[in-house]
Amino acid sequence: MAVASKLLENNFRMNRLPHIWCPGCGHGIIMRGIAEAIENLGYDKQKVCIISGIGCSSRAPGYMDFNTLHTTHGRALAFATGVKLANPDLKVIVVSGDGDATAIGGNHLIHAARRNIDITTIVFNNNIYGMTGGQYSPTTPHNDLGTTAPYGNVDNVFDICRLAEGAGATYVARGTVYHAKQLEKNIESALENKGFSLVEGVSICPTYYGRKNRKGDAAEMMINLKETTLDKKVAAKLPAEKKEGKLIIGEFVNKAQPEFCEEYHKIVDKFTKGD
Ligand SMILES: Cc1ncc(C[n+]2csc(CCOP(=O)(O)OP(=O)(O)O)c2C)c(N)n1
Ligand code: SF4
Repeated sequence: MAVASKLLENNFRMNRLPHIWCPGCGHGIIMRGIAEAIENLGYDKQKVCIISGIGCSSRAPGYMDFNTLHTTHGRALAFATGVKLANPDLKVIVVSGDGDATAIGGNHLIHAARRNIDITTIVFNNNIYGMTGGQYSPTTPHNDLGTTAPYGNVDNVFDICRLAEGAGATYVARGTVYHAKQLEKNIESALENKGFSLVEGVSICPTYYGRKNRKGDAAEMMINLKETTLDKKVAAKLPAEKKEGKLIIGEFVNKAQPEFCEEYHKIVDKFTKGD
């Protein structure tokens, strides 16, 4: 693990700090995990490109000292697809909120996964639209409150990992900001996968989701994450009743399959080089 100040100096735009996330927000922990993973893997920072849409989560590329793009809400994966196809040597990372990735950007997500394009998407899932004031999102639990669900959310939730897996992602994992070290390892594995990778980082938004749903302060929300999650390997050994209501964390998919840019460039080469 890198010493914090070195990690900051090597990976962050110091003139943009301190960040403006609310006290107790979980998003900084995921951002740190991304920086740690890049550092551990020893990537050349000139070859890393971090792309976001809009949202609290999407502030991360503003703070991170890499090639970065802050794009339009829900469209980060469309921009990232263009970047990756134009320069397949780049390590392309998308940071996205649950709303950004699965509501307005849901269509881009399923097709990026289906294509198995070599992009790593980190979804900061705080179960709410944080930046715009706590509207419910596709991951707000059924019956929970949001600004746009003042009497309880009647929608059912998306399981982001199952959605990505079903659409064809070749690496899928879920971690939480409480289990920060494990989340960092998942991000590392995702970055090393050649193909579409998604890591769901379950985050906390004490300001909106927590306050509206009486989840307590940031520390209580962190303890709640500890108590309501189960590691996949531990869960495998438990009877069904002990798993009820628990969120399973860990690695769900890690498989090799042809990658979109390579397949695409094979066709380009066939007609331009006559191979
Ligand atoms: C086309 C468009 N629609 C809506 C918005 C308003 N908007 C900005 S951020 C956001 C939601 C962000 O929520 P989420 O993606 O879950 O990220 P968080 O802020 O919770 O990290 C919305 C609706 C926008 N900027 N552009
Ligand atoms: S509104 Fe929520 S997600 Fe946004 S910075 Fe504040 S705590 Fe974090």
